Amino acid sequence: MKFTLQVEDPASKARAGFIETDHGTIQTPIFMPVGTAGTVKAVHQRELKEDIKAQIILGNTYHLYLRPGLDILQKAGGLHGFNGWDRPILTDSGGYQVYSLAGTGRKINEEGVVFKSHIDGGVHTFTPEYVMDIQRIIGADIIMAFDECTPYPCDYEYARKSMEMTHRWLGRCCARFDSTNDLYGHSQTLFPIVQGSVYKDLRTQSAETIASYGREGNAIGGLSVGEPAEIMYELTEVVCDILPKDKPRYLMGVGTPANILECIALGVDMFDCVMPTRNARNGMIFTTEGVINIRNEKWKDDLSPIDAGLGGYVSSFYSKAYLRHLVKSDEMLGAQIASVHNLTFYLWLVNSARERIIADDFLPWKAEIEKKINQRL
Ligand code: PRF
Repeated sequence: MKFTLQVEDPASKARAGFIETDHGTIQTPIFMPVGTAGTVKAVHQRELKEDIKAQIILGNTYHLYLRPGLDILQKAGGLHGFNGWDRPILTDSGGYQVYSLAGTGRKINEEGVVFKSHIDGGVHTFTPEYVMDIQRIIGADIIMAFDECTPYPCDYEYARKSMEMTHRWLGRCCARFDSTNDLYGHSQTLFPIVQGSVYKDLRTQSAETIASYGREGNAIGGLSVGEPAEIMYELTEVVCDILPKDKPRYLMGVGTPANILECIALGVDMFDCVMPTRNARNGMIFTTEGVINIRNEKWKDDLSPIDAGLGGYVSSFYSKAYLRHLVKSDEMLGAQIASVHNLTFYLWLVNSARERIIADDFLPWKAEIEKKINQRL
């Protein structure tokens, strides 16, 4: 993997660059659609490529390990071979899924995590080493270190101890990753994850530790877990100011369109979030004019395109009234159209930000676009 920083915005900390992988180039800032179980829910790979213009998608170690399982993935030549997506893939390590399993009897200790499958209740153990081995088999281009994502709120002592364990786990992840090889002929790279909850001194310490490993890219975890957005921005800035400039920075699980624009301005290069697809399935539609609840009576007879300003296929072909009818009737096509549309919007947002950074008018554009996209229509 190789990251090239092309432009740094002189008026903010925003950057434009590109990441080269064996499965192609990713232009940053980028949004990565979430494909937890090897599928971006309700979206074909062809739509992902041709309509949404996704450049990289996410997969999840926890889900793929449980189902379909490692034997099938290995036999298929990894996730690329299994789902037919031939562009870059990033897999999350399971650190966040383990956090989400709180209350189901999962146990975290120095060795790793013992948890129960959400599918059949079977007991499994993830260690940093095993999570590296699994991600070798899944074969993603970018794989994530095994971490503990602390909840919000989190007391200082827990956050400190957890962060220190995440750092020790990183040492074990790197040792295992560096002593094993890729399985399918394309190279893989490992990104470490900054933790430290909402505490500036811990975040500083974690960012310095993570940077000292000198990996090819770095991630920021443990944010967007319920804390106010202002706190998330403050800590993102603290961390971005420490992480090296010449490596991509990935803010995990963020966020709303407004969050993304704000964090691009703070120097983040990569984002992922379930919001565009999950909210699409509930009828929340992001448009260049504002946010729509398509279930609302207001759209009943609105035969105008979902979002003519966006330029994507579904967004100009289908009307608001038709999409409302589909979603209200629980038709599968409603979820499909809404998901493709929302992802097209997210990719349009980051691509536009990139263009504006390069054109040297990012902040004025951001101020202008924020007024529109944050409105409820
Ligand atoms: N760790 C991992 N994945 C994540 C997070 C984290 O902290 C988050 C937090 N927003 C999202 N996804 N491994």
